[in-house]
Amino acid sequence: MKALVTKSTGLWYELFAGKKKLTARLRGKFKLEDKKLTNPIAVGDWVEAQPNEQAKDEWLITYIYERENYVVRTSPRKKNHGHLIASNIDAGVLIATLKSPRTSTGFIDRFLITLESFRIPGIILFNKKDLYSKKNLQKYKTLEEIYNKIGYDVHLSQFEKGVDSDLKLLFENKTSLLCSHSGAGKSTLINKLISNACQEVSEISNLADKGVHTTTFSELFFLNEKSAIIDTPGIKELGLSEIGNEELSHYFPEMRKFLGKCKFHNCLHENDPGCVLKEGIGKEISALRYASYLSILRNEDNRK
Ligand SMILES: Nc1nc2c(ncn2[C@@H]2O[C@H](COP(=O)(O)OP(=O)(O)OP(=O)(O)O)[C@@H](O)[C@H]2O)c(=O)[nH]1
Ligand SMILES: [Mg+2]
Ligand SMILES: [Zn+2]
Repeated sequence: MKALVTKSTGLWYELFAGKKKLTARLRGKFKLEDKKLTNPIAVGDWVEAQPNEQAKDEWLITYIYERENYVVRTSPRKKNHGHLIASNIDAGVLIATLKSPRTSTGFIDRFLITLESFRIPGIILFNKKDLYSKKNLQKYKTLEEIYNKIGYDVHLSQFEKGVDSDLKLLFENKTSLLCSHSGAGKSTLINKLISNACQEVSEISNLADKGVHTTTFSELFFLNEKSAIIDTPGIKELGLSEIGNEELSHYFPEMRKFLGKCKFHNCLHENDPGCVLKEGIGKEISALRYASYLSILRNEDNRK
């Protein structure tokens, strides 16, 4: 039977098939495939499942259908391995916060880059606007302009108070993935959108001004028959997997028009002679985004 993976704990999975929820495990041999991933299956995957003859009320996943797209990051635990965040999504929604906790533009850009490899539309919601100072609000305006200009949808929000109708519309008729640092408000948003979701929510730590990693498993929730939203555990850093230096600029939409115009075809747009792309800095390419580009190219701290 074909089923959708709606929850993944690594040990067992929750599947959704024909309006029924099933508990499933992977058939052992699957674990050996795709050695470069720490998790062979992610929420959003379509799989084939059959009843487990050996265990009552348990199903076995026997096949994974080809993914339309997926979001992956480097595994925090295993070097050179990727960790799937979710598959088959229509939009990637970053919950950013200028305060409590602070989300850096480097983190935002890394997330957008992972989406660009499949051209998945990106949305940035700056949450906790009630905590923003005048200076924070000015920063928001600057960022809104930068990201809007290059094709990303940007909004200011306060999930604790509720979700207004404009914001609700963003989630209609698609499967959206929520991503952020811990404590930015992903589960709060889910609870506001879906009254019976009951996702656990915790206050962030006062001392560290960081979240306490409340959500530990990814889970997909249906808003209605055509709309779903995926809650995920907060992440500290977003290491880019599968993207080489020479192709990095392809994942910056504002850089694409310069590609192929530099003197050298393998120009990294850093200190290379005859670089045409660098002429666009401060014009089509914001200095902030170019700084992110360099930081990723030079493999600097993923948390920046
Ligand atoms: N001031 C303020 N606090 C908010 C807002 N939205 C959420 N919070 C609070 O932020 C804290 C963390 O929210 P969660 O929803 O648990 O965050 P999360 O992103 O799910 O965190 P993890 O599950 O750890 O990844 C909670 O105390 C929420 O009440 C907001 O708009 N304003
Ligand atoms: Mg959560
Ligand atoms: Zn160049």
